[in-house]
Order: sequence, then structure tokens, then C-alpha cells
Amino acid sequence: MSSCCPPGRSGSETAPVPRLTGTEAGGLLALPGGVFRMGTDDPDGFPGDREGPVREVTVEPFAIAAHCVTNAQFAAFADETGYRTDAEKFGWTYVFAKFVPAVLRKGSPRPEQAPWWCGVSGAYWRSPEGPGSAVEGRGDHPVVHVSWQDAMAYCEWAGQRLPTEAEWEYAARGGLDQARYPWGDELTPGGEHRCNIWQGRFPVRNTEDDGYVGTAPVDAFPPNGFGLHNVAGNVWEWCADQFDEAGGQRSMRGGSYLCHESYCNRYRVAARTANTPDSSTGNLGFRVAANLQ
Ligand SMILES: [Ca+2]
Ligand SMILES: [Ca+2]
Ligand SMILES: [Cu+2]
Repeated sequence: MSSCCPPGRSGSETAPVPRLTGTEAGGLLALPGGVFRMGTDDPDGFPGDREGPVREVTVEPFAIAAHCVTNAQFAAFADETGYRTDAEKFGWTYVFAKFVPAVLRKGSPRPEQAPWWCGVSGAYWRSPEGPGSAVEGRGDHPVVHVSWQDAMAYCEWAGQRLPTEAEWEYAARGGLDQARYPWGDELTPGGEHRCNIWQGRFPVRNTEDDGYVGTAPVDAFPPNGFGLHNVAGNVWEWCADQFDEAGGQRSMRGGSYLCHESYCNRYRVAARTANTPDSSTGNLGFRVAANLQ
């Protein structure tokens, strides 16, 4: 697969989703819902990902976070509950190879089809680049190395839930009909970067024109018409849905700081991909949603 998209764990048993309790005040954006046109038939889309056909979808009123769950928010959950993520249980997670110190890179296996990833022992959300790294100074960055199961556990603790794909796309479109990006059809209107993706030549050279080589703060860049930040780029975002009828894989939306037009082009608002619910990588996080009372 020609893609920067995150590789998955394979052949490993999935742990049950822990039952946790707790609440966290909302602070979410309440959206009115309604009918919108979901998906794309654009020739630049990926039919294999089933981005199309364009269809009218009705979304009930709901609430969604303006930004992804941060390291600080996830720390509050982990500190209160002692929750251990799948990356901690498995003992490793995928880190973008360029971020891995040379001494760790040596013994870290790389997936054949995506050799820019390293499976790094001891890496997890608090040590995103492996042992010795920390999230200090990144409290307002999106938590990463969290699996779908981890995201579900956080949601349960917070009294929230993951958005459905339809909710995510409706919210990500910010009221625009069939635009390519959350802000319109142009990637850099007026030459201005509107999201954190990859500039340069993937995966060897990142010119960092948008200001970030890895994650950016969750509220970097202006929000879309509904007030959501960084739906495109920064980190992939887990959704509640199964990816397809085959089951087993969960949907992810939005693309990440590793996305580049030449390689994956999945920062378009209709783009989608998937991973197994126990997989985790350094460019994959989530944003929460909730029902309106
Ligand atoms: Ca970037
Ligand atoms: Ca995103
Ligand atoms: Cu991508």
C-alpha cells in the first residue's frame, strides 16, 4: 500500500476493553446535525478505500471536541485509573524511524511495506520516541500511541464516546459542501499553511514549511467553520465504526503530519483508512464526541 498510514499489529491477541468509570466536564462543540453529502467521487480520491460514492447522510444533533485528546488529558485519565495502554501491554509501538535515536533504531523491526516505521520496545504515549523520551512540554499536543481500545477506555472514563465516521466527516467539513479540505478546496490558500502535514520528499526530507516535523499543539492552525482544529493532518483520529463489512478493523480519519500528496494524500476530508483495534503508532490519536442531552 502506497501510504504513510499506520501499520498494524498482527497475530496478537486482543485484550478486552477495560470497564472504567468517571466523568469529565464537556467543553465540547454542540453541532446541530442535519443532512450532508458524505464521501467523494473526486478522481484524486481512493476508490479502494471506499471514499465514494457521494451520498446524503443524516446526522443527529451531537457534540464533538474542538481538538484531539491531549497528553495532559490522557495523563489525567491514566493517573486516576492506572490504565495501561495496549502499547504498554505489548511492550512496543510504531515510531516514525527518523524520530528514533540511532541506538534504539538498530534493534527495532521495520514493517516491510512501510520501512519508515520502527517497532520500538518501551515506547508508549508518555515516551513517544522510546525510552528516554518524554511528553514534557507537549501537554497540549495530541496523545499518540493509543489504540482504538485505549481510546474507548478513555471515552468510558470521560463519559464520552468516539464519533461515528459520519459525525466526524460532517464536523470536519465545517458546513462546507463537498470541499476538498475542511477550509475549502485549496491546500494553502494565499500561500498559508492550514494544517500539519509533510512538505518535501516523503519519507526522506521534511522541509517543515508548516512549522512542525512531528505533532503540533492540538489547537495549532485556525479552526474550521464549526470550530474544529486539525481535523486534517497532525494525527489520524479513531472513529467508532468498523472500516468495512469484513470487520476487525476500525476507521481512522483526517491524516497526519506524515501525509504527503505524493504518497498518501489522505488529509483530504473524505479520505479514510483503518487499523486493528489494538494497533498504535506515533501519528494516531482521537477526538471525543458525546450525545446531546
Ligand atoms: Ca508538518
Ligand atoms: Ca487530524
Ligand atoms: Cu497519510
